[in-house]
Amino acid sequence: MKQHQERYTLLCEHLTRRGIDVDAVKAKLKAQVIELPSWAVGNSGTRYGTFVDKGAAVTVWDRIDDCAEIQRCLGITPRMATHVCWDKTDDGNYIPVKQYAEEKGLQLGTLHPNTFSGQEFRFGSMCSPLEDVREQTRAHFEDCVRICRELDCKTIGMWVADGTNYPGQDHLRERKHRLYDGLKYLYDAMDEDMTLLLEYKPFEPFFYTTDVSDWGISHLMCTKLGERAKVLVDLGHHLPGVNVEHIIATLLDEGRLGGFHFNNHKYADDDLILGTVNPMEIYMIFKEIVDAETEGIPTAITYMLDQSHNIENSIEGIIYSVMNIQTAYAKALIIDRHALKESQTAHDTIMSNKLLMEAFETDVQPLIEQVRIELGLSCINPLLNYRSGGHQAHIEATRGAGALTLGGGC
Ligand code: PSV
Ligand code: MN
Repeated sequence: MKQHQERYTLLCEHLTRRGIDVDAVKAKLKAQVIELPSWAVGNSGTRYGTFVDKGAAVTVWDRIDDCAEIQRCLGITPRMATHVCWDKTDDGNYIPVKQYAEEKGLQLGTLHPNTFSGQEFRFGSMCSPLEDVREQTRAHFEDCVRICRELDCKTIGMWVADGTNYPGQDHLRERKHRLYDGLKYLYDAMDEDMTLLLEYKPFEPFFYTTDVSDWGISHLMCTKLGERAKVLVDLGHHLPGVNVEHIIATLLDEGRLGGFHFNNHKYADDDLILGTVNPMEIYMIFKEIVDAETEGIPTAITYMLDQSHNIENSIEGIIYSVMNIQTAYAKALIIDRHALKESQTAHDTIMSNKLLMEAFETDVQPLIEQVRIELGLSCINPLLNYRSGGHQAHIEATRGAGALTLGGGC
């Protein structure tokens, strides 16, 4: 603890010298909320197989327990995002799920419909050429809105997995009209205080065309739908080389950035731990968000993780990801924006970049540790907190091994 105090005092002195209001930065870090993906605490994997972790969550109740444990270690993850297909209850009643989450100190976050797991979706869901499939999709949307009401959830995260595999397979403009009709049905079914987040992805499960393949199509649909529709950016849903922070800046400026699915990728939708492969990207994304907030641009962003922990322990992978988010956000908050503005105005390219890198290279851990102390956490290191807390031993002793979570139909 003494070591922490010394490091924290030194960092405060350094930041204050650079004109940074440390209390304001701490307040931002304390107010940050990251939604936990229920589906990531269980065993997931790749299409080639799943390595089974002893004690991994199987039921929605297990997932709530695991997310509550993650929140105990981190203090900024009080909400669990759900996926209707994977979090379903035996009787379709979700009020007990909400009650159990509340008992554990959690709220339910963004609800994700599932229009990709069933056999009926071979040719897509709302974009399918088959009217009966589109009808089933609409019925699913109505059910999702009902579940949202039962869970007291105000956000729907829609990933449209539809697309085609071959040139000539379907009429592309007709698919665009079906897409809009399907989304409009969902949007209109939602309550006035609910927000629709529309996620895009360039390919997979279809490989020739994807109906919502990029932020442009998502943005177009959201604009046509109305104010309560916003773009959801999953970091893994970009082709290599795409500049995601530029997309973020554009969406922020248009008032259409609704939320994130955080993860890290090298090639495609790799779903790796955030901040491992490319820490600079997440830093630059937060830089854009902090810039917008500082400049008075209204933001209402839902932050979620969407990852698949294949070889690492899922709970530890999630905790580590959130720690990396905090690091990136803290660094973005301590950029000397005044000096940066001056060097940009002077067209001093080198100094402008250097100023960005100075914040990126600053060790912000003492600041984040201080935030954890002030949040009342029992340990300043969330990973050590988890490893010494006994939850892993408990779930290994009490849950059966081998049951898989994802895949299959609803
Ligand atoms: C699709 O790859 C996706 O990113 C969507 O958000 C799904 O809901 C999620 O992954 C499933 O993990
Ligand atoms: Mn996603």
